[in-house]
This record gives sequence, C-alpha cells and structure tokens, in this order.
Amino acid sequence: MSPKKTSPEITMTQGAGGEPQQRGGETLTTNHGMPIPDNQNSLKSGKRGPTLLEDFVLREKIFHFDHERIPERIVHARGTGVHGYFECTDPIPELTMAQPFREKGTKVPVFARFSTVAGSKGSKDTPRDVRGFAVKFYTEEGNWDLVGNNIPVFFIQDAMKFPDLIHSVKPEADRGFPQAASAHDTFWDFISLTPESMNMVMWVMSDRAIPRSFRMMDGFGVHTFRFINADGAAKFVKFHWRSTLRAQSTTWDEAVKISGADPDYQRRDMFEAIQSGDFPEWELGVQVFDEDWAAQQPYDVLDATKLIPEEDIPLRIVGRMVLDRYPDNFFAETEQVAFLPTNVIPGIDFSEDPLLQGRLFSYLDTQKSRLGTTNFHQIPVNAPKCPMHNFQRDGMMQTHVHKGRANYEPNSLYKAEEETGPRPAEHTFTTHPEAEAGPKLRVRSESFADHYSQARQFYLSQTKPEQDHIVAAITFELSKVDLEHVREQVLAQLRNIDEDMAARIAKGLNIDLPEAAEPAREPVDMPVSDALSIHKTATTAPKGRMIGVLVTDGTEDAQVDEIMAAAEKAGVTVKIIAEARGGVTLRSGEKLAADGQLAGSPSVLFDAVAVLAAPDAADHLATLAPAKDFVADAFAHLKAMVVTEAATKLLEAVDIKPDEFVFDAGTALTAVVEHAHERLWAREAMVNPAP
Ligand code: HDE
Repeated sequence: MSPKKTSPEITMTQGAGGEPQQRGGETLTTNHGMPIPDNQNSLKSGKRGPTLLEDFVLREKIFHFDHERIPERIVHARGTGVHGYFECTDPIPELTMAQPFREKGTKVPVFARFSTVAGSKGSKDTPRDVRGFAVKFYTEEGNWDLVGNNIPVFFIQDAMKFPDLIHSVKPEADRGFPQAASAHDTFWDFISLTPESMNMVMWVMSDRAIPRSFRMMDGFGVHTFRFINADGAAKFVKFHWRSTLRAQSTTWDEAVKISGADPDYQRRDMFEAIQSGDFPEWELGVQVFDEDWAAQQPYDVLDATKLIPEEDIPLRIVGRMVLDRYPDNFFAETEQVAFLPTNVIPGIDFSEDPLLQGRLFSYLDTQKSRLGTTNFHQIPVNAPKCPMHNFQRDGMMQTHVHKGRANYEPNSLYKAEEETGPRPAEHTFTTHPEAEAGPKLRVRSESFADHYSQARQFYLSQTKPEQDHIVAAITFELSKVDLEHVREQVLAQLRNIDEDMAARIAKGLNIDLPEAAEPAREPVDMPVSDALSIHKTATTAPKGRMIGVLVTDGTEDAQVDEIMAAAEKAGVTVKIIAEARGGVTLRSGEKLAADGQLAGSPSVLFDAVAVLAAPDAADHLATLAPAKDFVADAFAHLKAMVVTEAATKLLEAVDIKPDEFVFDAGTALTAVVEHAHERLWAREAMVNPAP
C-alpha cells in the first residue's frame, strides 16, 4: 500500500501557523534562526495567490539561491579536490628548514586539487589539456601551496604573455567556441608565433595531456624554487610528485568517447577510489642543485619552458602524499579553496623565474575577484591550521572578532590588555639575498633563447607508439585549424624539432612542408632521457585499475568468482555490466546485480574487459549495438580482453580477429586482471595507424 500523501490543504493550514518544519531531526530555520512554519508554500493572499511581498521566508530563500554561484576560476575552472596528508620519509634539514622536511615521520595535512586548464567549470574531464596539480600543505609555520601541473614545463617564459596565451586557447572571442579544446585557429596561431612554447607543445600533444586518471599522473612544481636551511644557506630546487600507480594515459579515441559516456570520469574515479579505501598516493621528489651547476647547463634554470633531466639530477624522494578523504561539501572546500604561490613557509623561497614572479601577483588578486573579499583566508579550507596573528583588520565578511584597542604595531597596549604581543618565531621566512644588478630593462635574457633543444629531446625520448601519438595529435589538431597560413607557421616551427615528425604531420595534412622557421639560437643535441617517456617508466602491476565484466543470464558463477578473487588480490576494481541494471541470473540460479547497464557502461570506462556470455545468450548479445561497441572499442583501444567461447560470436559480429591480448576464458580467465594496466601497442598499427 502506498503511503498516504500529505494533502496541500493540510500544508496550507500549517503555513497559516502550524508546526515548525523538520529536516533530519533538525528544525528548519531561516538564516537568522527563526523556525520556519512551512517550507513548501509561499504566503499568499487567498488560496490561489498572488504571493505577498511580505513573505520574508520565501524572499530569503530565493535571494540566497540567486547568489549561489561565484565566478569560476579564469583558468583551471574544472577540478576536484581531496584531503589527505604528507609524510616525511627522508628528512633534509641540511637543505631546508621547511617544517614538513625537518623530521622523519612528520605528518602535515594537505588539500589537493586536480584540474583541467582551458575548459569552464561545466566542461568535461577528459579533453586534451594540461592538468593542474595544486597542493596546500597546512604546516605548523603557515600554509605552503605548491601550485603545479602534470607537465614539468610551461608554454611561455614571461608572465607578460599569460593573458594572450589563455585568450588564444579559450573559446574564440567572437563565437564562444570551442569549449575545452586547443584544436582551433587562435591557439595554434599564438603557438606558431611563440617559439618558446615548442617544448610544452610536445608535452601537450603527447599522451600526458590525456591522463587515464588523476591518480595516474605525476605532478611538477615547474619553476625552480629555493630551499633555505637554518643557517640561511640557499640551494635551487625543483619539486616532483610521482604517482605510485605510475603515469598512464588513455588513447585519444578513448578520451573522446569517455567525454560522452562520462564527462565526470576523472572526478568519479577519484571519488570512488577514496570511497573504497584505495587511497591515491604520490612520492615527493626534489632535484636540488646550486648556482654553479646551474650556470653550466645549456639552458637557464630560471626559464620555465625548460626542465632538468632526471638523468642529470636524479630525484631524491623526501616524502609521500596520501589522499584519503573526499570533501564533505564541494562548494565550501573544492570551489572555495584558494591556492597562492605566495603561500610559502620558512625554508622555501622563490627564484627569479619571470613566470613565477608574475604568478606571485596574479593568484592573490584573482582570489579577491573570485571569493569577493580580502578575508578569503578565513574560509575553513584556506585558513592556516597553525596560530595566526597580525593587525590586518576589517574588510568584507570579516569573521574574526578581534579584541582590544590596539590594531597597530608596534604597540605597548598589549601588556595592559593581555593581548598577544609580537613574539619572535623560531623560524621566520627569509628572502634569499640574491645580488641584483644592472639597469631596469624590458628584455628577455639571452640564456632563454634556445626553444627547440629540449622539445627535440622530449620527442626523441619517446617510444615509437608515443611518437606516433604526438604525430597523430598534432595532425588532428591542425586539421581543425581552418587558416592555412597558421598550419604552415606551425610546421615551420616543428621542422626545428624533428624533420621526420614535421614531414609525417605534413603528409597527414596533405600539404607541403614550408621553410623551417629561423631559430633565435641553434638547438643543441641533448641525450635521450627515459624519464620523459610514460611507456618506459610504466608500472608493472595492475593495482588501481578497473575491469568491466559483461555477464548474461547463464554466466558461470565460478568464472565471476574467480575474476573477483584475482582482482581483489591485485587491488583491481571490478564492475559487473549487464544488459539491464537489475542484473542477471547466473548458471546456478543465483541473482547477480549489475553495477552498470550495458548501454551506459561502454568499455572506454574500463582498463580491460571480460565478456562472460553464456551459450544461450550469445546470439542475442551479438545483435546488441552496445555489446558490439563494447568489444570493438576495447579491441581498438588495445586492451586485454577475456571472452568465453560463446562470446566469440560477438567478436565475429564486429570482425575482430583475436590476437595474443584476447584471452580464452576457459584457459586464461584471470589474464584480464593481470594485464589490466597494459595496452597491446603492437595492435595499434593494425587498428589505428598514425600518419
Ligand atoms: Fe596558474 N593561475 N597562472 N599556473 N594555476 C590560476 O588562480 C597564472 C601557471 C595553476 O586548483 C589562477 O586561483 C599566471 C603555471 C594551477 O585552484 C590565476 C600564470 C602553473 C591553478 C592563475 C600562471 C600554473 C592555477 C586562476 C603565468 C604550473 C589552479 C584561479 C605567469 C606551475 C589552482 C586561481 C586551483 C590557477 C594565474 C601559470 C598552475 C588566474 C598569471 C606555470 C594548478 O591566478
């Protein structure tokens, strides 16, 4: 029997002065604490209205709703944030007095936010784009924000060019599209006229820009910073986050299809991993070097378009970050978190990198515009977890009730008023006394003039499939560029990186190669760096991956159980997929609930797939379009597949000729788990050859 519905008449009577409305055991009140009599009906003149202006309860509710949105971030608008902690595993007090690195075992709470750059807040998770990797450390000596990316270099060398770069990649000014895409005229126009972007262009056109998961990407502080130890001695440092699941990417076709199947793919992945207790983890590595070493390199360490090859300075792992708690409220925490490169702590200082120097202004400024007040540091996610005290006062949304008369310093009133007077800190922030000399000039240093050597080093350090992906990506992007002269300008730049790559792209576009652009400085040959390749540094274990198991009525119980057991042992997640969400009846007669409906759970959402079709169900399955796509895509995306004998009908329906990565469920059932982290690159030449 269905529960009796509340009659509108009864509610109306309440509106005229009934019992206060309850919600989860708490009384609903206005923002000012007055118990609300009726949260369903506005106050009307007569039963059928009109509504009275007097209805302050309605007005407050609508007024608040009308103002719920705040401006989205001008870049990195779309992202997801997670709480966790940093733990020091190898202290380095000789290098820095920074609190997180002073003692082994020190734990510092963190909040990390991962983002795309170009798309707006409501765009998709899987465009080709750089990913933001921002971490706020709530240390005992203040908040330290390491606001980095998943790519260790940047497009430009000087902050002066940032607005132009971003204007060019965002939707075009007149038409308001394309959203979350660099494949359009204005971006490539800017890039082709900005040779310093070439190293970053190689990275962005590589698989780094289509990561499989936020959990499977590395992070980089990008700029050179300074470590300062307790004696005031300074060294340069670069920061690296290394995922313990190792970096992994999707294929481009997969990324495109995921965008449709699940625009929230990466945030959902993060959310589900944390919910299931599979906490994402990264090692924090540092590359530390001094000015003398820096002076000997063929690039300038203050130039953010350059990296320091790990073969030259290996990472020293000093700690790990574990993310273990999803925010309670997306808006309050993830949307309102304000990262500031100016948030540094004693022991960490900036370098003179002109890009970093510009960021030191921009972030503070943008938070005022986004969060509306200079007091944004009082929002819980932004507030330091250590004591804070100063004489900055008032302003919009001030929530501290400062006591006493003295709102200036120095003052001698605190003695009388029992206020806390200024107390010397054990460690204070010290600016490295770099000897600045020379006239004021609007110039770019000569040492920033080589734009191609590291781009070439990156390209040549990739495996053949990775190089193919770069060629295919640039060919794809330039095919979306309508202006012929822009395509030519880009190719003219690319010739300085690698002639063969440029020729392949020209062939893919079916246009002639133009003259090479005149380099500002002749590039030098740099040795191949294996650390630059995802494939060469890939994981050897399937941990953290997800497999999709397609079942039908009559699927053998034992097969499902065996895959489940192997997956659990390997730290792999299993999703059961069936034609209907209600699930199937297994061979034994047991019911098996599905995690997803076949039509809504395409194989692009999984790292590997099993098709455990029962003989009686195979003919029907082979007629279903989503089932055909399920296997056709898994095959085209080079994934491991396990199929029952009956399911070979489905493979035949889409003309798949099984190769060594298509396993027989009768003999190699758990191969789907063992190979979940791998792709059969050799298959790519058959299914999707690059130009
Ligand atoms: Fe940012 N960047 N950026 N950026 N950036 C912002 O600050 C800016 C740069 C990065 O999850 C904005 O709070 C300038 C490099 C991340 O909330 C803004 C320049 C790197 C995030 C801004 C750069 C980054 C931002 C927009 C060139 C990697 C997201 C909203 C001088 C090292 C943080 C905001 C989050 C966000 C300015 C270049 C990383 C406008 C002017 C290089 C991860 O202030």
